[in-house]
Amino acid sequence: MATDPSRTPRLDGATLQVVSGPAREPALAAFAFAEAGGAVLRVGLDFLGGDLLCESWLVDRPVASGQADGVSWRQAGELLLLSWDVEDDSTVDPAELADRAYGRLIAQARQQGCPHLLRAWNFMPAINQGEGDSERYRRFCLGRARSLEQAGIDASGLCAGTAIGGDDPRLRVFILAGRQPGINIENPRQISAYRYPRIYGPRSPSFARATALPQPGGQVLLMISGTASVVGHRTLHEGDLIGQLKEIESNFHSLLSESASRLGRGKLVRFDAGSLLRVYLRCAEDWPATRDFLAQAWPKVPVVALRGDICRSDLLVEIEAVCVG
Ligand code: 3EB
Repeated sequence: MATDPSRTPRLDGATLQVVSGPAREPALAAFAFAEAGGAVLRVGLDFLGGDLLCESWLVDRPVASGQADGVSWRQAGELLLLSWDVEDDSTVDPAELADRAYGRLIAQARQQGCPHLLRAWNFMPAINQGEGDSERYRRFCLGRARSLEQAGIDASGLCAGTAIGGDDPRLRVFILAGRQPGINIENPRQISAYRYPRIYGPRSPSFARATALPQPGGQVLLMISGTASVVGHRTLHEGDLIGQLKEIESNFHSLLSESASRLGRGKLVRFDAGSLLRVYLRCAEDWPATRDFLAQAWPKVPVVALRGDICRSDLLVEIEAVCVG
């Protein structure tokens, strides 16, 4: 849905700032990747390296928090961060788990006056287990799509997303939601994931390539989905780490220039020292080569690398990003 940011004033809009560094208050969320400590969120993936040890989503006002029916929430003004964390020994159908998780999360978001999805992260075990349409990721996509459909959320109501597999036996879903909708941006080099053809599963992945959040001061926070070596709808450079990284770089350039022009924010065309990168690598031993590539491509940008399975078994690496412009 094309929305002019200048025409979507956020009445009680908390400023949201995503920074590298130890959890500070007031924070809507603090994802700790390496060390323990404090009230932090965990993604359940092993830390491989990088200088982004903790990613804090800071707000400029007090944060209320609570729990309801398995959902933990933190709210500041018109922004809400929801977490769902449940045991998943990978014997239960992920379609059922996803349906249940999203049903509860959406209900909670609505109940707290923040019905619009702005960013979603999904972490689950054994994501590539199962053949064809029985693959756990495809089952997850089915349940997620059904739940969203049930809630009346169509393509325009999706948000930037990440879905990654790990070794930790839990399904963890984190959702940032708001009272006002974000602005979704698609990548001209890629078919929208929610329009992927049937060959990738019974229901397409429910996410937007990026979601922009206009800030009260006029800046825009751009949250970029997990991005992989996918052009059109196809995986490119199977088995070739550097090939996949170069394709991700091209996908970022394309998405950033699209975002800059759609939002009228020229500064968004490239990552800078205020950006953050999260890298998910299927093989821990690919980290040194990945680190060297990133140091060349984006020398100033803080990065964390985590050991995670990408949702297509032919992908070795996926990178998500946050930037401001
Ligand atoms: C892709 O481009 C890679 O299912 O929520 C990236 C980000 C991917 C989010 C999701 C999947 C998801 O299709 C996979």
